[in-house]
Amino acid sequence: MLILPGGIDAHCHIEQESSTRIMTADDFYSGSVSAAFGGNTTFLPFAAQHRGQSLREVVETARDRARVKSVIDYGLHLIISDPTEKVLEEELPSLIKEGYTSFKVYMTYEMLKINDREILDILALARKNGAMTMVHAENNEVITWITERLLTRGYDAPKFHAVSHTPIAESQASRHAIDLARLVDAPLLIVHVSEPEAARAILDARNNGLPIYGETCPQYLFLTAEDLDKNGMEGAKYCCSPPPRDKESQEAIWLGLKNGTFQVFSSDHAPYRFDETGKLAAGPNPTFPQIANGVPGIELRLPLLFSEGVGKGRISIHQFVALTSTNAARIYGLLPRKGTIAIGSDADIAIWDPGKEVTVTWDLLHDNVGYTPYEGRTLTGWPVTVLSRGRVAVEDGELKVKRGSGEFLPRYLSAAPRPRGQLLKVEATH
Ligand code: DUC
Ligand code: ZN
Ligand code: ZN
Repeated sequence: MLILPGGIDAHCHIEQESSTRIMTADDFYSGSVSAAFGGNTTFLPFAAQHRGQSLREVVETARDRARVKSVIDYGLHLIISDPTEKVLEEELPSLIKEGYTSFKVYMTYEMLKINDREILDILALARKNGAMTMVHAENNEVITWITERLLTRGYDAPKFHAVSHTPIAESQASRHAIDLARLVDAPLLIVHVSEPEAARAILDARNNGLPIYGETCPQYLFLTAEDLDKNGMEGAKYCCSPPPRDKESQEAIWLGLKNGTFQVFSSDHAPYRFDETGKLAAGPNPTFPQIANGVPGIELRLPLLFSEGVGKGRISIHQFVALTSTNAARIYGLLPRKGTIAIGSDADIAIWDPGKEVTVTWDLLHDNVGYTPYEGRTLTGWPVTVLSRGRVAVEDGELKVKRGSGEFLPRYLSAAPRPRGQLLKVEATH
């Protein structure tokens, strides 16, 4: 057996309404149970502000939901879609002091995106107060321009989601976001990177000593745009943003996990059922822009990376632990309590059977989604026992902890100037 720090899923959407007000299939109970069975002891879902909402109220709602349901410890990132004066001058600074030290901003999605001035305001505020800005980097104008042209020609099937969310929209927006962060010397983490040019931009920025961080997710290693072209509406299950790309992109993302481009490997679990509550909310035959974006992955994130990364010799076990736990703890202000096995740290431990073979079927999982994009894959290596703060949380395929027994984790980051130019130069090679 391998005794590893419990996983930290640093990006997941749990009991969250999308911008089109579709509720995720997992609440804080099913989401946290599924996370625990997948070897995680901490997760960081979002408290999402929709326009017109008070950030404070959004946080209280998420806290109330999590408090009575989560079986593992949790922090909350914020999503900021309406950075009013009140948000910037009152709500955010006080929430940062209370331990909500990371927030995601969007450059796309009509109802979530904010403009450059607003992004700069948030980056500058994060720098001053000790917080991390995360960015969903895709160029909205490019995506909507392509989408309109596709729809007027009748190309509305799920596979065209991947065409409209072109890699160029992602790489252009990633470079642009890095420049905005450079301008105000603020740290920035680019989430769910799917393609080589955005990865290269992150690596270049890091090699130049900038505090730029990168995250990627299982869907960019194990799925491709061809999955969106499955029979009928089946492809809707794979519609997420950015979309899965191609084999070459998968290789570039693997390389980025190896060479230090990416610090964090998260699930971006965004669970929508394949019915009228989720993917088919707009009817049985939605056009691609009407399909709720997101794929599930909270329970399989670690087994997928362990089996195909560590097991196939692509990354070391040390890289696995750093990418799935320790780095997220460091970047998001959870270290040394979480992300490591050490005296004084919480006893958050996953015991892995590295030889255990599991053929994935959705029935084995504990989420509420009804399908998994990874159905039928045989994985080697499984987290068989999970301890959370010393309590046995999962053992012999059974949950041993109670609903609501997870604790809220306030997180604190230093606002002090960072040392510059001390990063090791890493060359991307193929
Ligand atoms: N894209 C996002 O930005 N968030 C949730 C899921 C997705 O596909
Ligand atoms: Zn996103
Ligand atoms: Zn997301």
